[in-house]
Amino acid sequence: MTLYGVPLSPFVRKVLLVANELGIPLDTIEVPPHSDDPDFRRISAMGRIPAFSDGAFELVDSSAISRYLIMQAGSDLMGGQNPRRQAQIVVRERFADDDLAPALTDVLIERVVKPVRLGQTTDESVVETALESRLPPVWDRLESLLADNGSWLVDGEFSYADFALGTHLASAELAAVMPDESSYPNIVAWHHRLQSLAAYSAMMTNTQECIERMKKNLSAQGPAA
Ligand SMILES: N[C@@H](CCC(=O)N[C@@H](CS)C(=O)NCC(=O)O)C(=O)O
Repeated sequence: MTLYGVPLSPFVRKVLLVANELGIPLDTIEVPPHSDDPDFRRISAMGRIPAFSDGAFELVDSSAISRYLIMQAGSDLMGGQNPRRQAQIVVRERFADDDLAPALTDVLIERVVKPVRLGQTTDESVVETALESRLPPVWDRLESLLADNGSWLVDGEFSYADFALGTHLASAELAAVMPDESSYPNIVAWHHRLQSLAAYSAMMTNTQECIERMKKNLSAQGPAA
């Protein structure tokens, strides 16, 4: 099975988390969004990452790819046969991708993508605005979800929902904008639980290695024009 994309993307990291958890080895082809790699563009017509293939079966979208891997493995990470649990996992993933991801986009671009991939300087005023206005409402929502559910996001039991949101928390970790413990104790405790998972730490190692390769490529190219 092959995964196309770079782990700077939270959506690529989501698939890595699932594959790591299930022990599924993936060949990874590191392409940025809109790469003109022909195999990637055949799968991802709009140029979005991640893209994925399992032989002749090709897919885009992190949710679809994750579902495919989980069902193929016969895992109940997606809620198994429990309709309520499955539905709650869908709702958590919608919150992750529709609310949490957009609130973190600016900080991820400013603090990670610009310096690491584009060789550009971070605009801290953009980060400041996100910290003041965009992030508090989503941190508030996540904090209350965890307060209501316990250790993990659906009824206190670990599921795919923890990866679907955890991949975006990893963006906050990479951009050094983690919520503070005095205001958000449940988020910080959940983050520590995620960090103790082998699947999460392998994903972060993979991401840091990719960041180091990108930095080396940039310095080999010399200063940005
Ligand atoms: N719903 C998609 C979103 C994927 C996505 O937006 N990926 C970004 C990178 S983080 C991308 O490729 N952006 C380029 C674009 O939207 O044109 C998924 O879950 O895979």
